[in-house]
Amino acid sequence: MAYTVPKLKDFSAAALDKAAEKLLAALERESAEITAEADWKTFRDRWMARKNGVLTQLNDLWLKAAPKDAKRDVGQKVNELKRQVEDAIEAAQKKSGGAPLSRLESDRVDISLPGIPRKIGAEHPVIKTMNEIVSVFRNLGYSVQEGPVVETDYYNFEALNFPLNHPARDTQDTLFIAGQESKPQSERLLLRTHTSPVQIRTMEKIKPPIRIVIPGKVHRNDPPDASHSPMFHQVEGLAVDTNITFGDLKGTLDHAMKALFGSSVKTHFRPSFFPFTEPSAEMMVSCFICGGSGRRGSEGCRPCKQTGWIEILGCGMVDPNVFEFVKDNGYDSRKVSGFAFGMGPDRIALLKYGVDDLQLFFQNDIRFLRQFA
Ligand code: 2NL
Repeated sequence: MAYTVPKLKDFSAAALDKAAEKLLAALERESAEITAEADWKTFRDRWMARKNGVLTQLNDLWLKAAPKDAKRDVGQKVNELKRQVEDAIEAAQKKSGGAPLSRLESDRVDISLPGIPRKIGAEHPVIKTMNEIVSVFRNLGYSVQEGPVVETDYYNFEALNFPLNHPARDTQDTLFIAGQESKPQSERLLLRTHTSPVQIRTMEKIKPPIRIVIPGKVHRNDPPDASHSPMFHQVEGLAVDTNITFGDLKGTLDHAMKALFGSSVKTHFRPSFFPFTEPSAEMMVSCFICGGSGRRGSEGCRPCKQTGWIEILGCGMVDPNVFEFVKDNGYDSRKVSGFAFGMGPDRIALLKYGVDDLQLFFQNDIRFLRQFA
């Protein structure tokens, strides 16, 4: 007796399974009877024909007739049966030796339907700030360099004149890659704590004169809070040539701050210390929130803590001990000199956009990020 798709009254999972079982038994019975190619064609048409084929009837009598709350389950079942029928027809076709079954018909898509619009993303506020900083220096003729985030002790510390016992090398501050104990100290791997290793790598590759900026991710062993994150960003710069002076450093950075924060900002340098520069300085810019007054109306200005100045970067003249590591590529400290600087785009973005919690930048909450698009 030839199988016909029954109308369903009961759309429960159990009733559905039972009806599906009957259909599959019929499918198996009919496909077993196929010997010649002509049999297969009849079989195919009976199950697959658009008009009154078994699959079409399944759609009409089961899926379309299903009550709303059963539609999902019935739909899944019908799709599963559809696949099984297609597989059985393909297998039967192989057995009967006919032409390959085209799936084009069943896989047909209507290309006249409207597409699914994809939302276009936007630059993350930190990356946007980083790109703005980089572009100021590109306009001055600096080129952009990048390098690995997993570094060796040599490039991250040794070649930057950090003594062996420097506290930054402590696991309290630096994130080390595990299982490096058998290697000599200078080859041990760590997550770079600044982008300076790229400056050393670049000086190994390119002879002076050079002007480079290095944007990138860095890591430190800091617990996250409103102003710290184990992952953050840095933009560093380096200029090496004959006769580079501290005056060049001041002029370049003063210009860069005016380009970034507006032509009315002032800069101020005060002495500091870094292992890789001598002399070293911290640069302050006059507060671009309160205009340097330290006050906002009747209240004190919070970003500059009422001082009228914001500490924005560290800088200095490259220490001759650093050049010593790359002297074979033309960095002879008796012939060339250079200045270098480093700043944190995360902190600059906080100030620029008036955000009070660094963690907001790294939680990827689309409602927060959307505001910067
Ligand atoms: C800061 C300070 C700084 C440098 C980075 C540098 C690199 C080489 C040689 C000399 Cl290869 N100096 N980089 C110099 C001074 C300061 O960063 O506070 N960054 C957020």
